[in-house]
Amino acid sequence: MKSRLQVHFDTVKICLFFFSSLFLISCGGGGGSSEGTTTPENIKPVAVISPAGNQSIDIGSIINFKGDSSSDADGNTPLSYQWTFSGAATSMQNSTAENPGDVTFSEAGTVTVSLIVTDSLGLASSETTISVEVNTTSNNQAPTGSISHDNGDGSLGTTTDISIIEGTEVIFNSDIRDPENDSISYAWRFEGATPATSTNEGNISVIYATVGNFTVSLVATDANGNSSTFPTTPLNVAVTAKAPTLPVFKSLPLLTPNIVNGVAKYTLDVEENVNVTIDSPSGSWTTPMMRYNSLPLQPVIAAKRGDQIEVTVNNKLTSNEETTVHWHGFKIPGVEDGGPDFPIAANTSRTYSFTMNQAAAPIWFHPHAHGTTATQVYKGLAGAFILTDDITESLESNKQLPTANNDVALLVQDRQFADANNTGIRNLVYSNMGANGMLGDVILVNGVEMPALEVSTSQYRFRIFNGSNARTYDFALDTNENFYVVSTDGGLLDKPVAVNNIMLSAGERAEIVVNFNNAYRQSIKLISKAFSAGGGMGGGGSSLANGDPFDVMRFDVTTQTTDAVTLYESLPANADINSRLTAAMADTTRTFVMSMGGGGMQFLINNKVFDINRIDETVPSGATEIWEISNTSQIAHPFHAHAIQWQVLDRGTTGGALTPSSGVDLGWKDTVLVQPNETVRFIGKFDPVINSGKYMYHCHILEHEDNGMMGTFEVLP
Ligand SMILES: [Cu+2]
Repeated sequence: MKSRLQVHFDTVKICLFFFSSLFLISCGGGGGSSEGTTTPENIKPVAVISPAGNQSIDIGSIINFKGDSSSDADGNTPLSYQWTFSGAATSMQNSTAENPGDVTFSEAGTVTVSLIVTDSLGLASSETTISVEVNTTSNNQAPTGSISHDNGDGSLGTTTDISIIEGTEVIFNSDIRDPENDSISYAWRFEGATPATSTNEGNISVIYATVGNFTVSLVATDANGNSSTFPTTPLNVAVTAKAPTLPVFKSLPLLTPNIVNGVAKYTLDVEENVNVTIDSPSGSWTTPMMRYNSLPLQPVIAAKRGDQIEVTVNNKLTSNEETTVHWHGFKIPGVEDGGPDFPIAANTSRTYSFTMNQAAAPIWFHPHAHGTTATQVYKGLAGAFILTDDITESLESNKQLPTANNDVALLVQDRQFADANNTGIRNLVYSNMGANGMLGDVILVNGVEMPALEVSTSQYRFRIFNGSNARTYDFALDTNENFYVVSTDGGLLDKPVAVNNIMLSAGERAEIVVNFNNAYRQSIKLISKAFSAGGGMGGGGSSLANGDPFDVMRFDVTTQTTDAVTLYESLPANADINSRLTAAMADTTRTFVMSMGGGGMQFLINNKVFDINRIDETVPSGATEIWEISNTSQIAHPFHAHAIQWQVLDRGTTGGALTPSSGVDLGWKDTVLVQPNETVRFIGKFDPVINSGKYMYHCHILEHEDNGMMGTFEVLP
């Protein structure tokens, strides 16, 4: 009703306005008369509503309304105002104030706000209206966004499931917003973690101390009670058990030479009853052992190709045993080779003197006196000899081979210990009663049973020395992931070979490169896989037979680093290994047949037991020879020849076609495992300058060697 009245009233005013305008126009256009000061000022005011325009608000909202006292163009003030609020209920129905002020909209629906302004002359404005939509349910949009987490490995995940070990801290964050900009409350639920809940928006540190599979969820609720759950499908957290604490890995001690006139001089005191601490996962104990220089571990000698070496060996064994130091894998004269033909009696000394003239290699040294080699090595006499050359140094400095802290020697030996007694001493147990040689049930890596080595997310070069008396290992990672073999016994392979296992028999070595780049916070084990050892002639009294599987050590990837190493792809052409010997180059082929008799306790090469007074083979100086080794026994034998490094030509079933070498078999070898009924041919060139005198070839199962599976060859001048 009211609006109809106003419409009518407006109509009248519009007529007046028209009339006034016409009057002004006619007056203004009426010749010389000036603009009359008596002309009625009759411009209607304009109704101005603030806020302007239609509004959409939540129920209960307040709007502050204002008018405009300057809305009359010809200034006929004071103005009078007529506000009306019609429709849905409000706190005000009408007002005559210029600024009615706060109006509360307490009912859903539409409210029409209108204003008419009248000036002092009684001229009224047109009616201005706005509508206000009052909504009960306009704010029904739930928060949106995502959550993220950082479990310390740099993997910021939103929907990525979390896989961690127990004890890991995870930082949770959220990025949530409300479409209507309402305030948000947070309700996190960290199942299986501490704290289990949080009302914080983010940067929440949560510790997962319990093994299991859990979920994470965040319910974000806005001020109007609208909520969302993040992520939509719950985030899973798999917490696995922390690897058990293991004894700390020990590095082999590096001997420091005394350099005299360019000669690196070393002294090795051969001692026994040295109390050695053996760490194991079940505790530590003391074992009296033989040691060089009373060191807690077997030492390392480092040298470079071309170096002159002098090693004085003092036999201080109180048991009156002879000893020698054999330089296993070295190309040196027979008289310096440390074979059983030059024993060092107790309380006497011998100085070995030689110049290194061969490719960089993981070579080693150990006693080789006849009849006591096995027990002296077993009791703890051995050492690693790390030979470098220009090629390896160049590869290392060009970051094509891991070096420094990422270059680790692993001397792997199995031992058997007597039960603990009250004194904390566990003596070594040795028995030479089985056909397989001495097999221990405790696997030591650098003198520690199952050590853990902390590594970084980078590539490591492990120089593995099988210094065991009799055991063969089939080394692999428990992840079954590939690694590279870069070196065999006598030097680097021309090309790294990717494998997921490498078998090393007693006396053999290999350098492998393992990449931990993707294993941050993981623990990876070096294991020995199960394999068929043949035979069936009984073990050496050990509960761990040759071929049984076991763990060797563990790598704990505890630090993140940027790995700068890109492994070399091939060696320079001048590398020794790239001078490949072919069968056509051979001056002669010698055959060696390893066999066993006497119920498995007789060990023969070419049907002979070792005789120190017999020369079995005579090699002309500088000859290139193929040695063809066969094994007619029921167990595998590692055949080792002194004097030089060899290249395997081919291998296969004895009497059948032989397969040319490939892969790891292309490397320099001084010890080759020959399986039952297998024939292996290797070829070598004796150095006309260096090689002369008597050398040994033998099975490197030391019990077999001591029991006669050995022969002497003499390189004639
Ligand atoms: Cu053997």
